[in-house]
Amino acid sequence: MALQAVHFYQTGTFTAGNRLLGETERAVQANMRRTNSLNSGHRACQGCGEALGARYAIDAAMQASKNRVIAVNATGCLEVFSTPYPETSWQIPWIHSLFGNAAAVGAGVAAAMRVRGRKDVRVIAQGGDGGTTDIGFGCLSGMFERNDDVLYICYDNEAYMNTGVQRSSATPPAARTATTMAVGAHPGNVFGTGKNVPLIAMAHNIPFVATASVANLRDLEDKVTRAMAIEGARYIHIHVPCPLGWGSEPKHTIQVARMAVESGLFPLFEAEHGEITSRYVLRRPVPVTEYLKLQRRFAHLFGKDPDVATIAAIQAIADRNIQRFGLLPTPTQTQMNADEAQMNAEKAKR
Ligand SMILES: Cc1ncc(C[n+]2csc(CCOP(=O)(O)OP(=O)(O)O)c2C)c(N)n1
Ligand code: SF4
Repeated sequence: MALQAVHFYQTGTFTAGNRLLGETERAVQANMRRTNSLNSGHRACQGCGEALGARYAIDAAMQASKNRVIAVNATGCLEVFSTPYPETSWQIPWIHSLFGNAAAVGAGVAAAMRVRGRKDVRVIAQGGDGGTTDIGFGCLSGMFERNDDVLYICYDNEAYMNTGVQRSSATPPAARTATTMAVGAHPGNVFGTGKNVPLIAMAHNIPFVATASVANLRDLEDKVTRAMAIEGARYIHIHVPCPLGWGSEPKHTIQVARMAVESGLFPLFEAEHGEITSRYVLRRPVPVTEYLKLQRRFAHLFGKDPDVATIAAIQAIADRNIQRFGLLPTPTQTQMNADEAQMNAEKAKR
C-alpha cells in the first residue's frame, strides 16, 4: 500500500479522516474487520490518550500479523483500567507482568515461541513512561542489547498516572505533578538534563525506533505496521495526553497532542539501526504557549503575571528539537507546499 499523508480537509479544525482515501488505503480503525483488541467496557477516563493509542497500536499489530499477537503489559493505567480481575477488555492473549519487567517477560515469551517453532506469533511488550523510562529501564536496555524479537511500546503520559500523578523521568520541566508542586521559587518539575528514551534506544543500534502520537493516528498505525514486519528489538514511543494528570479537557486530547507535535516539543521521527530515516516536518511551528495553555499542570506559568522566563526556557527546548531533528521544511518542500496550495486555490475557484 502506498503511503499517503493525512489530509486536513477542514481548515481550522482538528478533524482528519479517511474519506479522501480509497477503500484499501483506509486506516485499520476505519476497517470493519478491525479486531477491537482493546474492547469497549474498560475503565479509562474520558478522553484517555493511552486507551486511544493502545487501541490503534494493537489493532494495527494484529492486522499486520494475521491476528497472531501476544502482549505483555507492565503495571500501570493501561493494565489497571483494562483488566480489573476477573474481567478484561483484551481480546488477545495478554499477560500482566510486574511494573518493571515487561521487556524481560516479553523476551521470555519470544524465546518460548522460538523454541516451539512459532515464527508466526509476534510479541509486544508495553507500559507507561514510569514502567519504561524509570523502573523497567534496565530490562528494556537488556532486551535491546540482546536484540530480542519483541516490539516494545511505551505510552508516554509523562508521569505515574495510575498511582496519582507522580513525576517520572519523562515529566517535562515546569509541569505540576503530585510530587512537583507549583510552589516556591521554581514551581513545578525541575529543568533537568532529561532522559530521551527513543534516542537511548537508537544508541543500542536496534533495527527500528519510532516516536508517534495520538495526534496522528494514521502515522501511528503505519509505524506499528512497519515495526511488525521487522525481526529483532523494536521500540515505539507514543505521546498520549492524560486529561486527569495534565488537567486538560477530555475533548481536547487530540488538540493537546497535536500542539505538542506542531510546536516541536514532541518530534515525530523514525530510525533504523541508529540512524534517523524520516521525520514529520512542521509546516509552521506553533508557539509552545498553544500547548501549555490547554493544561492546568502549567497554569502557574500564566495568569496575571506570566512567568515569561520559564515559558521562554520551554520554547528553547522546542526550538532545539526543531534544529536537532530537522523539523523545518527544506526550500524544496516549501516550494512544493506553495505549489500545492496554489493548485488547491485554483481548483476551489473552478
Ligand atoms: C515495584 C513496584 N513499585 C510500585 C508499584 C506501584 N505502581 C503501580 S502502577 C504505578 C505507576 C505507573 O506509572 P506509568 O508506568 O507511568 O504508567 P501510567 O499509569 O502513567 O500509564 C506504580 C508506581 C508497583 N506496582 N510495583
Ligand atoms: S489517569 Fe490518565 S492515563 Fe490513566 S486512565 Fe485516566 S486519562 Fe488515562
